Amino acid sequence: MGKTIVVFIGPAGAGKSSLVHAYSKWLEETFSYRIYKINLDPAADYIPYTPDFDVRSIIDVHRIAIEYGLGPNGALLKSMDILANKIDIIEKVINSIDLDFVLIDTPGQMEIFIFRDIAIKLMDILKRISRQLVVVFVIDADVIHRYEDYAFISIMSVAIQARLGVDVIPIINKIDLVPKLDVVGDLISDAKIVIEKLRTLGTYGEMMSSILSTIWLYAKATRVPRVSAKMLENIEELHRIVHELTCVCGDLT
Ligand SMILES: Nc1nc2c(ncn2[C@@H]2O[C@H](COP(=O)(O)OP(=O)(O)O)[C@@H](O)[C@H]2O)c(=O)[nH]1
Ligand SMILES: [Mg+2]
Repeated sequence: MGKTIVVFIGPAGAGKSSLVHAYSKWLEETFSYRIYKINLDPAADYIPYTPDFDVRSIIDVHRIAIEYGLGPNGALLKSMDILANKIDIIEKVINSIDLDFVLIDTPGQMEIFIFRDIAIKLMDILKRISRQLVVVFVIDADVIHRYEDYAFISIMSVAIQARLGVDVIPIINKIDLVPKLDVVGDLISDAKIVIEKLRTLGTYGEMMSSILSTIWLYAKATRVPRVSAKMLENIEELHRIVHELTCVCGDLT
């Protein structure tokens, strides 16, 4: 087996770093896999795992703020652009890893990653290094309450896929805080319900339901795992989809 690369993307606080920690722990304990963990968040104050490569060793966001006279957001954007120009360092590191999994944690604010060159440059490198590559789009369970919210994450997830050219698995984290989530978890069986519900919501609802019908027609993995990084709940469901998307071996429904 070559190395499987999993990149965690998502809004600030959704639980990317916690999931890198939870997934790596679960993979080590369940399969004795050897994991390499990469932190690409230059502004991280606390990381729940011990990174094997830490971007903070090559980028000092506080020094950049002073050097360029920038505020916190400007310094983060500058950091990402500097990192994009130092991407060969990351390439060398990942190329030299001879382990089962590489988990990559991205900056807290997803926009400073996904809207910059760094995301495209990194994905190009990762695609060259391994065909076993997948992106996990992490969403906080507390923002998913309605059918429209479900439509929103499906559309966002496809938009990320379109920009990066890599399969994206949307997952709902912090399920321990929202025990009764009034949306579906298996879109193959429940797609019809969501689409019909959306259709009753007027013009925008109709538009969303047609977009979703098309998205789900082409989607490779339609399950949306609900996990808790904190309680290590349902991590196996996340892994099942990562495995199916990266091993070219099975049923994706
Ligand atoms: N209750 C609960 N809290 C979580 C979970 N995952 C992450 N958190 C908390 O959410 C906050 C943000 O998590 P973090 O992993 O740093 O988010 P990131 O910005 O996406 O990397 C931290 O206080 C975590 O302890 C979870 O599954 N359940
Ligand atoms: Mg983080």
